[in-house]
Amino acid sequence: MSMSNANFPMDAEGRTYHVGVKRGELANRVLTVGDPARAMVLSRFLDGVDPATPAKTVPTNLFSYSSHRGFLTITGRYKGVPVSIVAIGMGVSMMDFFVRECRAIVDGPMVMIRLGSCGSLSDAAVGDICVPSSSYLVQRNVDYFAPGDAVAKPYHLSRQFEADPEITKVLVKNMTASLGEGHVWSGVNATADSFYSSQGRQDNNFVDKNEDLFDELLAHEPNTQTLEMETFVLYHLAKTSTAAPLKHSALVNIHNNNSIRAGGCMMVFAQRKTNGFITKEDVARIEPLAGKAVFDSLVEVELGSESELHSSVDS
Ligand code: R1P
Ligand code: URA
Repeated sequence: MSMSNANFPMDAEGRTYHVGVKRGELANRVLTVGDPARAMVLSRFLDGVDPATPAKTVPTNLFSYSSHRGFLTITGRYKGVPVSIVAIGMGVSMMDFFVRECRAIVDGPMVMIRLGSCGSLSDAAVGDICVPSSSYLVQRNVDYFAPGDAVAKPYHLSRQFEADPEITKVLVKNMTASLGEGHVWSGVNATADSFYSSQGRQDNNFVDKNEDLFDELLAHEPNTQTLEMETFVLYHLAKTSTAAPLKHSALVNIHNNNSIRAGGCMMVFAQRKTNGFITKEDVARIEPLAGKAVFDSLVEVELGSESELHSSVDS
């Protein structure tokens, strides 16, 4: 595969370097997940898919592309509206590749919603769904562990970035319709740069200094409910996305003029207060219920028109 343009590499066909998508292959409305198997399960909801399609395969009537870096893109329609599903793997870098490379090859406004899994720090139980209205980042402060005088704290907790409020509202409504009252929670998410140290897991093989991390998270934001590994980057990049790529210098307030609207929801796989973990059977039951609610939300929210975005930049 040969690439050109070291600043934003693309191959001769116009495929991006990591996600591997090119113009025309991705819808403006995207559901993103971590696990490719989850993407395949959810692709069963797309129009025209044969219900007898074997598990862990992509329905043959849908467009799909598996990149050499592990991203899986599936594009079709839901209730007649073009949508894509992109499985990205895990971690903040993968979310960064996904948002930037998908934004680069799609024209006009985009809506991106993540359906992930998480640990719960609140009373949200295994199998419940959380729809965080904002997220902050938890980063291991490597300087703290360096030789010499200790600096500040072992973990850095960022300020919060918000999800699109309309998407959050629509997600809560559709998740409640799908899963039932009492199983859908609102709150704040913390995205961590490790499944282990910066999520407060104890590991005697390493010095992690994270025994008090949960207390610190709750002091930072009393409404902290979930811990996972990507959502902050999605919310942050949506809020810093620009409406008119060629006119950066004209932007006055990036937070009022974004080309990406983002939302997120997550299934509780780990209950960190009681130490419970979800069963395979419960994942198989909840994933489709949550997935359908995300598709319903993805097609319900307004995309907004490109001309609206551009005119607000120009004025
Ligand atoms: C860790 O097990 C992974 O699960 C969560 C975390 O964010 C991390 O990616 O989400 P996904 O189930 O979407 O991968
Ligand atoms: N994903 C995470 O990142 N953390 C958990 O505890 C469970 C799922």
